[in-house]
Amino acid sequence: MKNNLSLFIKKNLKKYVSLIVIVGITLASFIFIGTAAAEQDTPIVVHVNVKEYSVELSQTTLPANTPITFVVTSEGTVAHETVLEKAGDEDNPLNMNGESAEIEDVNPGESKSATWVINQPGEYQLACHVPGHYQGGMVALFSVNPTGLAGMAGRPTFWFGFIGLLILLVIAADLVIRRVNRSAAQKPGPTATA
Ligand SMILES: [Cu+2]
Repeated sequence: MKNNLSLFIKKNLKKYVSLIVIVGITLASFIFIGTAAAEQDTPIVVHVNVKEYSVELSQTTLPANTPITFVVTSEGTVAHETVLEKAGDEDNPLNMNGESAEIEDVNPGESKSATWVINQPGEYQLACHVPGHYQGGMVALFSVNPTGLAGMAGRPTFWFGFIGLLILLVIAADLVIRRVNRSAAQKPGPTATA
C-alpha cells in the first residue's frame, strides 16, 4: 500500500510539475518576446524645442540601436542648430553613415528633423554651436540605455514581472503538492478515486 501511495504522488507530481514548467516557460517567453518586439516596433520621436538660450527634449532616456527621429522646432528669434555629440563635447558631432549628426539652420518658427541610430549606450547631448549659444545654455543632456537582453535585464519592470512569475509558480507548485498529499492521505490505497 505504501508503494502504491508513493507511486501515486510521484506520478501525479511529475505530471503537474511538467505542466507548471511548460506554462511558466510559455509565459516567460511571452514576456521576453513582447518586450523585445515593443522595443523594435515603437517608432521613437523626440521633440526638440530650441530658443535663446535653451534646448528642451521631450524625452531624456532613449534606447540604443533604435531609430530615433529628432524633430527640432525653433521658438526663437534667430537661427539655431542642434549637434548630436557625446556629453561634454563642444561641436564634435557623432558620425552617422559618414555624415555629421547635426541639424543646421533651423530658422524661427521652422521645424527640421533627422533620424539617427545611436549604437553605443552612454551620455549624450544636443547642443547649438552657433557662436555664443552653447555658452549661453543651449544644451540638453540625455542618456542612451542598452537594448536587447542587456536592456531588458536593466529594466525594473522586467524584473518585477519575472519575480512575480516565479512567485506564482512556487505558489502553484505548493498548492498542487498540498492537494496531491491531501487526497493521497484521505483516500489511500489502490481503490482511491479522485
Ligand atoms: Cu542657437
